[in-house]
Amino acid sequence: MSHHEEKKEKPLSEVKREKMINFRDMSTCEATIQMLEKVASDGFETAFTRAADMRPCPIGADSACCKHCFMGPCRLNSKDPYSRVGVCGASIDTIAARNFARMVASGGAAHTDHGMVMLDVFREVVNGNIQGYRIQDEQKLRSVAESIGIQINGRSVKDIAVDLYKELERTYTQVEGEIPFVKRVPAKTLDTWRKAGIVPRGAMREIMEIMHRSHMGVDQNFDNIVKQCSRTALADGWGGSMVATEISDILFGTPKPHVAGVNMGFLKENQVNIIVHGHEPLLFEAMIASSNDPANIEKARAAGAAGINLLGMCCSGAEVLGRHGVPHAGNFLSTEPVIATGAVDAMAVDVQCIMQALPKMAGCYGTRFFTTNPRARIEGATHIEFHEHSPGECTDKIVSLAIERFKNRPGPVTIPQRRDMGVHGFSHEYINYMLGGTFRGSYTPLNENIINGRIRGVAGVVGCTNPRVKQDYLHVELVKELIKNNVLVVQTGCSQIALAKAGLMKPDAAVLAGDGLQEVCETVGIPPVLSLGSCVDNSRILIACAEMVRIGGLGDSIADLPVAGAAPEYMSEKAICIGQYFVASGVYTIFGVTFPTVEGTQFHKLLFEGLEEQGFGKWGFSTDPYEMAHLMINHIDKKRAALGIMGERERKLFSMEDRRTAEG
Ligand code: NFS
Ligand code: SF4
Repeated sequence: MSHHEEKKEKPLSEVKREKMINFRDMSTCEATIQMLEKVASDGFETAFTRAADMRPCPIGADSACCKHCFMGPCRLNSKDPYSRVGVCGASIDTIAARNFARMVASGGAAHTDHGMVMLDVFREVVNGNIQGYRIQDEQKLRSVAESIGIQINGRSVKDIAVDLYKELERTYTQVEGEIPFVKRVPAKTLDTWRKAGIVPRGAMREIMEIMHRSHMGVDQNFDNIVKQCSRTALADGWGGSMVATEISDILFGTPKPHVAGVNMGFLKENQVNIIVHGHEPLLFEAMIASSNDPANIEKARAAGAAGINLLGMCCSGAEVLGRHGVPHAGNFLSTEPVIATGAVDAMAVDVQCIMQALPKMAGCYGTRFFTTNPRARIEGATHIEFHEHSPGECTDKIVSLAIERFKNRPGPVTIPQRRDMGVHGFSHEYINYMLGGTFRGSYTPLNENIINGRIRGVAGVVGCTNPRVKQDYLHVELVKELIKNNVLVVQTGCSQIALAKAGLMKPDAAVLAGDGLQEVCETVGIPPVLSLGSCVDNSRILIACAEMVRIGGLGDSIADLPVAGAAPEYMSEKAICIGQYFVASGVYTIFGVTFPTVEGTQFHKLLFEGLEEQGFGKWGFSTDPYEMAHLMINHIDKKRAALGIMGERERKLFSMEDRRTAEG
């Protein structure tokens, strides 16, 4: 451990500051604010203070620079973007499109590599080479297999499973032809993709090609680059991410709604607290087993603890919150602050969204910090490698080191007493069931309620938190405004944790919804905001969209649906890839914070207008949650009008809004 680094840490008092930071301006999460104040008074820094001390580079924010070769790096002028080109002659459109392509490649690679790991484990489980996991949801196995044309009648689980992994492997490795889950795409949407030549082959091939095309001197036509962005992103959404979700459900169970808790108050002073943070469910599932192992619990008791208390963070946490009801300590920006409680005996991470600052912060408060994945090692962390073939080995070791730390806790603990209960664990399957009932599981009631106007439309609000904007604030205000206007909200990732902390995942939050949505929520007994899981589980939203089209009455393609998406506080390249696959699938998708383009350039116009004209969705941008909500609502109304399902009252409101904004 890196206790010694404690002394090297530069105290805040030495950092030259114009004025002290008011953490209330940077977050609306009370537990996080309390811990940020503690960290500051202890003299340490966090992402919040580092963001305040370092302005984002304005040229980079506009994506107006290129470092793809060493004749550069080249900087264009974002105030006058066509006044200059790079040394090679690359225009602002080429430069921004290439940068964007690399973001899509990286984000898509993260999800597809995660999905491929899940498939590897599934194959080894099916072939009997891994004992630590097993197929827990045979019904899901059959329905996934059937959805891609695998015979299921009269066949054994093993035979179906063998065919399934062989078929799904094509999602990643196939050189030619369409990926398997394309079979789930509505015909008209797929037709649009085929005409544009963007139906994905294997993700490996698409990512390789996008890296090739964005190399110096290859693809220098922004329009053509954007096509490959869509193709690669679709290989994530309908490929890698969807495989990750479906295989996780098969191995660990499809989520069903249950009451579960979120926030730092779920840390327990008298127990050994272990946090798992990251993305792949394998480490977490093994940690659940280790922390429930009577032998380990006995060890904890012998050390004077009342038990072992396991919590999640970020997407790993969101996934097991939905699947098993394991409490969730907080979203991305709370990963540093939670350590300041002093109550975290161990934090174990795998891949993605793990700040390099964490081991240092852990050193400051005596928390044991463990990396476990060979892909993601961090200086200053203790590495205990996780092997799928013997999952318990790694997690048992971490548990015993956590117990040791509990015994020797270096100081008093401060746990913010905040606990927020809500309903988590909705899935496409459960939405089907809850709306239609056991015998006629169906989306028909959802479509009917959209057609009759009780529900105006559906919005996906997802994504990260980012210290450049006030943590949780945009997520919460945006979602409140949407449900007030009868838009049903579905959520994943760090965003849903923000809303869970704000109490919006309780069924009685329906009182905050407009009359129509409120009535539906009360009849069905659901909150107005549905928690679907991690970021790879955005694939559940794609499947829900496809199902809404299939049921009928709301158009022939995803682009016809009265739906919209948003990631108001995004920070990761994965979010860019997710945005692009939603746009390519037909969904209007709005991002906040900043958008890596120069407004008014041809590339910007293509993303924000042109793609919609070609039959796809389009991008939007706003930093104001109310404006963002109304851009989404106007879009939903535009789609309702096109479908001929605008009620009298709505029509009036719509034409007013229509006059007010160009968006219409
Ligand atoms: Ni999504 Fe998950 Fe959170 Fe953002 Fe990171 S944890 S994959 S990227 S920060 S929502
Ligand atoms: Fe400059 Fe062109 Fe090289 Fe980019 S590829 S760094 S624009 S010379």
